[in-house]
Amino acid sequence: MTVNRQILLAARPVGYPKETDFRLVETALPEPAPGQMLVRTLWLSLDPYQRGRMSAGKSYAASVEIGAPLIGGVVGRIERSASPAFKIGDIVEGWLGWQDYALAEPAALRNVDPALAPIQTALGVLGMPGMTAYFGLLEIGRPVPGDTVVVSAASGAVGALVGQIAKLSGCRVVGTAGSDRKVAYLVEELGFDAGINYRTEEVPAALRAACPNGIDVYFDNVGGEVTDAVLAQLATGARVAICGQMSQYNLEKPDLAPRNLRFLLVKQARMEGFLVFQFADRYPLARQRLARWIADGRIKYREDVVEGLENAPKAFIGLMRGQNFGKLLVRVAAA
Ligand code: NAP
Ligand code: FER
Repeated sequence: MTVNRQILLAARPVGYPKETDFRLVETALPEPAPGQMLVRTLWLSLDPYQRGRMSAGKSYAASVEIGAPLIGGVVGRIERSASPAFKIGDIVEGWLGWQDYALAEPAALRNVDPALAPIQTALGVLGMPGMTAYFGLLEIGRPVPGDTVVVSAASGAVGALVGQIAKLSGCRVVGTAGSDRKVAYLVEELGFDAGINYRTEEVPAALRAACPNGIDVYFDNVGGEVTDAVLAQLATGARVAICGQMSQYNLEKPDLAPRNLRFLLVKQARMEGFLVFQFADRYPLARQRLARWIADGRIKYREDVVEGLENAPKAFIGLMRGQNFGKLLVRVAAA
């Protein structure tokens, strides 16, 4: 192949992203300079944070320029190497973007061990979302046996793992999700104690029924009305981990809620936001532990695989609307 397909940011999305915000272009296959590697993309990760990078304005990282390739985590194979650090055929992970091939410096790549688990798990349960669930729950949520833990977007890449780690920690676990199929998966396959379809059920009443002693830990992936309802039912000394705010990412006008922070005061509760990267020095240990739990059958994970780089925009748009079921991945080329 001599062509590199790339997906560029064509326009900054207004509200929910649409297909015309993306553009597929064919460019020349880049040549590695001394010290660089050429990496063939095998798997591309689609993640909610990418929506933020499509908007103007700096947050924890700079936004993508109009006309530039979108950023994203990739598992790929070394095709050409001008560095002793990696050899041809090695499987690597890095932030290489929405494209067939990428040039990378050795420091931007991490070796993926194909013997540990299927290589694409380096983007999911053993990758950034897995680290988010592990550290966000254990370090920010700090569950203890007997606690009631609620997690939102519970069938997703992060949420499904949060719930299972909370079960392994001896907790009662309740998840919210956007369809009956997702809720059934939580309870029947992942061992959650209860699941709530926030689109069809009355969330405050459903939470009261599922959490009779109040909520000790809330792992928040969504914000909005689900979070309003949870905060009103916190137990004394509760911990609220702010991981994500899916309900807010595509709003044209910011939502001013929550206004019910009074409940934190009454319940002497703590709310704390986190970025997974703050735990980067401890990823290797967490990855080993999670890999062992997977091998032992104590943790399950679900992938939602879309075929072909050209389908990444449509799949990303679906992610913003809850159309994914599990960790959303694009298979760009066969391994
Ligand atoms: P995911 O849960 O696999 O996919 C996103 C899910 O969000 C959708 O499937 C959908 O599930 C839900 N959703 C979409 N729109 C919603 C809305 N309006 N209201 C409520 N829920 C909505 O994605 P993920 O990668 O695991 O990420 C989950 C959360 O973790 C996101 O908020 C993300 O930003 C956050 N995150 C944070 C960090 C960090 O460092 N803090 C790192 C990674 C991820 P339903 O069908 O169930 O609604
Ligand atoms: C995410 C959502 C938001 C995430 C990071 C952010 C790493 C950061 C947002 C910001 O800086 O505004 O899922 O994952």
